[in-house]
Amino acid sequence: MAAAVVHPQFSVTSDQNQLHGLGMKAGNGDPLPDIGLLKPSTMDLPMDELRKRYNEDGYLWMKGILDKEKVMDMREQYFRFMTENGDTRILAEGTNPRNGIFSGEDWRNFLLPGALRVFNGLSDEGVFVDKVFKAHVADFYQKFKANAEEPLRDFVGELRQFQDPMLLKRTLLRCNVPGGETTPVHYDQIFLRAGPPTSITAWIPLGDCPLVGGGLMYLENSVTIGEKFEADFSEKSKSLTDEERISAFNKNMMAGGFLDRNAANFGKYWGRRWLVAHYEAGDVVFHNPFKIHASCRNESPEGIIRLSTDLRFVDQAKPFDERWLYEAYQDSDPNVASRQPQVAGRNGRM
Ligand SMILES: O=C(O)CCC(=O)C(=O)O
Ligand SMILES: [Fe+2]
Repeated sequence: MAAAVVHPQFSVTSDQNQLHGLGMKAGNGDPLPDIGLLKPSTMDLPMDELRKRYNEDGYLWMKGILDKEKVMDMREQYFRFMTENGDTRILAEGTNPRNGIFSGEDWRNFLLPGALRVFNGLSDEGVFVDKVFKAHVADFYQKFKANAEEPLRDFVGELRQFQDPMLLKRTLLRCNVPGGETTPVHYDQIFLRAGPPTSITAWIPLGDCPLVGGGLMYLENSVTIGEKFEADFSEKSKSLTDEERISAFNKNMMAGGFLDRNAANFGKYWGRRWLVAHYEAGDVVFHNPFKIHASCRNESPEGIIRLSTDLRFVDQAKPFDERWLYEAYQDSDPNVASRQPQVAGRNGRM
């Protein structure tokens, strides 16, 4: 079984790689009964082996692919930005921004702009939302991306055998404060369906993220489930206009383009476990555009905020979804859920 780092209070039965009694919760707060561990991979493995794992599992959790200190510097700069010159009040007063300790204010104030705010009846307004918009184009984030881009682009280019790998300009920064609702169940192709399903996502925890820290989790053996959903959605969307068909928010989709806000129910329905991991700064998880994933609830006993960014790569020698060539959340970004009339109209449907 995977030699993952597990908090000592948790029990692991080695025969099945099955964890019980974790008290882990889905993004909506429901308990997650059966959990498995992600399989870690390291840079010293041959590319053929890494490719085999990616193709079989639909994900590749690479340990230590980025410089840990640079990742931690990014974390620190983000929390400084959220606190200085207009305090969002996300950090506990007097704490070190590098640690990212939550103030304990109402978690609703710190929901990301877009679908999660819509579900919770909030508009995309206020100091926090404003700072989130600005963080996406701030110098410190652009510099972090510029540094991470080359090694990650070379890696995915080789992994996916792309002719001309390219980082899509639209990238997302996400913080999950303890106790707050987190990313619902989805696969990424829903949001990238103006192109073929050939993109690859790099999910990057910006700081250490233990099992209960609100990290990303993957439904085991779920690429075929994602493919099935997409085939069903395409079938239902045949009569829509081209523009509606490629939208994650068309009338055949659930609110926000997601599959379910309750990952526990979703896993039970499909008879699959959610796979979790203790991530460390420097790790990157790559995933297939049909791989089903969601975030678990952040239950950090120390109040540590989960911060992450997701970068997506395509082969620019082939067709890809050009709606991702715009900076996230800026006026030119055509992908923000809360700006779609269909989403606002179906608030609370799922
Ligand atoms: O970080 C999250 O909560 C969601 C990330 C995600 O869905 C992705 O990277 O594709
Ligand atoms: Fe995703």
